[in-house]
Amino acid sequence: RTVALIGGEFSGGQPKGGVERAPKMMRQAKIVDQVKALGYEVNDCGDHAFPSPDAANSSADPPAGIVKNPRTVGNACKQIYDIVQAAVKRDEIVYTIGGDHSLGLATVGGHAASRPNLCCIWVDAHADINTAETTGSGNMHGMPVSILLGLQKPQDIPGFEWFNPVMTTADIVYIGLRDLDEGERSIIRKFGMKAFTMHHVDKYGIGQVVQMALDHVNPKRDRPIHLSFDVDALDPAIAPSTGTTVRGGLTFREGHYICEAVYETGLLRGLDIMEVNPALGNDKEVADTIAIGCSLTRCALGETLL
Ligand code: DIR
Ligand code: MN
Ligand code: MN
Ligand code: MN
Repeated sequence: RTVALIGGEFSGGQPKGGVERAPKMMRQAKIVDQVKALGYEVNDCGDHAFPSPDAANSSADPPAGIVKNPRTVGNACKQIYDIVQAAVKRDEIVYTIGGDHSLGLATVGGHAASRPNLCCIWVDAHADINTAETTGSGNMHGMPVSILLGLQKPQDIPGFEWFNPVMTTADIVYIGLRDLDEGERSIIRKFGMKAFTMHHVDKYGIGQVVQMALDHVNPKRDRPIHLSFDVDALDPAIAPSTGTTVRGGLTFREGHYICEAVYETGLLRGLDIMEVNPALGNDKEVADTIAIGCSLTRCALGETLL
């Protein structure tokens, strides 16, 4: 099989610089060779940089309500969306290294646009399902899921008019949540969305949680899967270099187990490793977080299973 590698050098969905450098750092850590060593062809689609919102004239992209950099984020998402969609049409496994998680709209959305019946597992400390109404921060990395599912109308956010939602609240499942805004909670409840928080991971164990997650979005194990992994789902003790750490996260093994179990289904067709920020933390913390981005990737592609 062929893996299409896409670097999303983008930080405009949140305020902390540095997250745009993760694709290059993962390459320096030899992620391409690691994927090849697992027997995949790599179609390297390159790293894609975007004008940083601070550098751009802010009058060119004024906030929409309190939503920050909407056109900048929308433009980056459109470009990545097209690249992802083209890779999916070639039937490649789309593997995106972020960049902040606002690009999840582009990776999952671009994938779903050309892969009928796609489902998504969103691994994150956060639900990223704020709308323009509910967001408290105005940071778009907290909003991709709501636009992806059409809960936030794309036409109502400047820069997102091009986006066409094709997935529904039943096509996505969360694992790892522990930091939700009040508005996000009510959206999840209102639509009866399936969400496994850290409480569920404690209660049932990660094995049961992944099985229940798959039973929900993929009961017959016949739907292609997109795994969108925000490294802040992991405990900050093991993945400290990320912009919005929350204590009490997934252990090293729990994070890798999710990737292995998805690989084991034989249905993984898209993978995102998002929010690694090499500008945060000391050298060891940065190296550990980059290394975990690489090892999660390898597990999702089959390294650790017999
Ligand atoms: C918060 C934090 N819910 C927000 N979200 C984060 O800004 O909307 N997402 N950190 O990754
Ligand atoms: Mn996220
Ligand atoms: Mn995030
Ligand atoms: Mn997060």
